[in-house]
Amino acid sequence: MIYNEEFETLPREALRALQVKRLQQVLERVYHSVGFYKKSLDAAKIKPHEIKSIADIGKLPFITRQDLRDNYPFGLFAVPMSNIVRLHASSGTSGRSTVFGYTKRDIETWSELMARSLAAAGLTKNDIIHNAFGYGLFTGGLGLHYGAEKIGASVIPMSGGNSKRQIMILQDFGPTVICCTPSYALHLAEEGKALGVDMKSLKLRVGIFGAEPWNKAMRDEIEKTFGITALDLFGLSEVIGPGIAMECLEGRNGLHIFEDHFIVETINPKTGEVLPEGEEGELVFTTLTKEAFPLIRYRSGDVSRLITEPCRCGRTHIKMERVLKRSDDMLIIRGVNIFPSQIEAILTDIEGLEPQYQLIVDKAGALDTLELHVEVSDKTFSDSGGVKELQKIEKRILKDMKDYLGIAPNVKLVEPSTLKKTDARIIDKRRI
Ligand code: DLL
Repeated sequence: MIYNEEFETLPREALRALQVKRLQQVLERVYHSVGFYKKSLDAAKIKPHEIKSIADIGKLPFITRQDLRDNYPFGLFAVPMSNIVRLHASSGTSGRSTVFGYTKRDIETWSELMARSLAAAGLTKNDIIHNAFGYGLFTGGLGLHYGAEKIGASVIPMSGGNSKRQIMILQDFGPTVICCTPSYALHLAEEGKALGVDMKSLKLRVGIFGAEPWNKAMRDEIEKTFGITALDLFGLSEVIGPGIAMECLEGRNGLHIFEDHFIVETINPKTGEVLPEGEEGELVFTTLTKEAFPLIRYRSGDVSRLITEPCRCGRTHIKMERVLKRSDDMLIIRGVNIFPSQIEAILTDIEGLEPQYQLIVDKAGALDTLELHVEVSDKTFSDSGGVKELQKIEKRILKDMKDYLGIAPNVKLVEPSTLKKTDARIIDKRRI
């Protein structure tokens, strides 16, 4: 089902023309309202009016996560705060998060994109949607929520956690759709099994999953365990949140990118060179219609391939393959984005530690587990008040990780010189 027939099936030539027009408008706007863009375009010796075609976009400089960090918190907003109606945030590359603002119209745009995504999964106002994406600063919960309301479905704003209660509501309220991270779906299935609940006996028929990488094997397992059709939803908070791209029921081989609102490019992450459509590379997004937080050539760090073959659903928008890789060292642990540099920032603030650490990511059942090995300094080790002092340091690490990053690793202090400089700092044993 196509939510916005006019725009989602626009012939490609007309779509390109619309993109160019919108690109020129957004460039003019950011050049005059956001100091960062004026500076970066001036430095690249480009004026907005010189961008006359989609190919010209390659002349524009990229914007990176580091730029977002340098302009923390509101330096990249293109409208005054009085026009902002919502703020979301996600983890930045070190201690501070990155903040995103939305105007009223941005919320409407985002709701429409989510409505399109839900319609692509075949949802209508007759569906009851169990939304187990987290509500709060994370864009998953509210993003899905507004889209669900827009199509007129009944939404259960469940948020994450509290699995036993989730299962009770799945049984009692009879939702027809579940939305969450794929690993949380599998975790719910494990909990259900322990409680003697057959997930296939629920009324669920469709699942919409995203916010972390998942592969075909996970999809097969979810579909088999729940007896549902599982579809992939993609997005990142910087660009808008969920609703940048969505798999359609008819195609199921790649996710349509809503190209009337975004331009997507793939680049070689090492050289920045734009790759021909169809080659694997880092996805770069430009927002065409966002008011509060427009992004021009944002390097997402996500690696994928664009699929240009027409889809039998009738949408003319290009597709991307599911995202399985990153071009940087970002990890997604239980749906939370983590950069090793954030962990480093936390550890360097704690006295008595060496900067050496190792992060071991694995799975216990469906859920991610995290072990953090940190070296104590010679001094701490030799003259600390014994085990008590070491326990205190361990507790502090755990508390800071929880407070700043929202994750609770299993912390282990190790003796000085145990971890070699050459040891990998991250060991990801999850197989995705
Ligand atoms: O994860 C937004 C979202 C919410 C998407 C709900 C889908 C559903 P962030 O927290 O900013 O936003 O994390 C964005 O998560 O750059 C990808 O690396 C990863 N990611 C998101 N969706 C998928 C997906 C939300 N379907 C980062 N497959 C992105 C693989 C995904 N990775």
